[in-house]
Amino acid sequence: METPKIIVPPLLFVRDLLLGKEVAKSSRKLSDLKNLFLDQKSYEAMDPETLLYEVYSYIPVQDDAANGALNFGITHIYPGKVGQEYFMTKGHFHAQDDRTEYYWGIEGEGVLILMDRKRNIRGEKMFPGSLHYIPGGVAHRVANTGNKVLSFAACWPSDAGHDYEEIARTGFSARLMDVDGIPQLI
Ligand code: S6P
Ligand code: ZN
Repeated sequence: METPKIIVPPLLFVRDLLLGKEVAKSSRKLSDLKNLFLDQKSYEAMDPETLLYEVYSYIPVQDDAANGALNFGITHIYPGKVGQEYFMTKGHFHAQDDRTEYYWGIEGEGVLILMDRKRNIRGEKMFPGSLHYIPGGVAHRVANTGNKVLSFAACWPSDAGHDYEEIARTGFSARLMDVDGIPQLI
């Protein structure tokens, strides 16, 4: 038998950074969220190249059907608004409807918007240390309500899949808007 080794893991999670050779990065610009914000006039007046958010993810098993595997990711949402609506993620249901997910806040402040299949909607405040369980069949979107970057981590089953279509078609049943300086779901 070989001498057992102790290694430095290939993945580091330091403050709001996910580091490692196998970490993939994706970005979403304003142009990627066409028709998702309410105020079309304000949307058109903004630079379509405006960066809304970045996702750093670690997908250990590259197989969408990988039963039992877990993915991990960190999302950074930049501060800003389109009209009175806060910068937010696209939001999605999981393609496999019963798949769940954890989100937790690392830096900054925001709101996790949760909507079930009957379109009942609610929000959970996100802040450093907030922990959020997202049940199956519940669409999830995060909005940054602060004036600095909102960073949160996520852990989800590798076979969950993402259904963005439904949200693109029917949207969430409420939007997170700045109403006289107070974030409200309306
Ligand atoms: C994946 C997980 C997150 C989001 C990310 C961006 O299941 O929920 O990593 O992908 O926060 O949000 P969205 O809605 O654009 O995928
Ligand atoms: Zn998800």
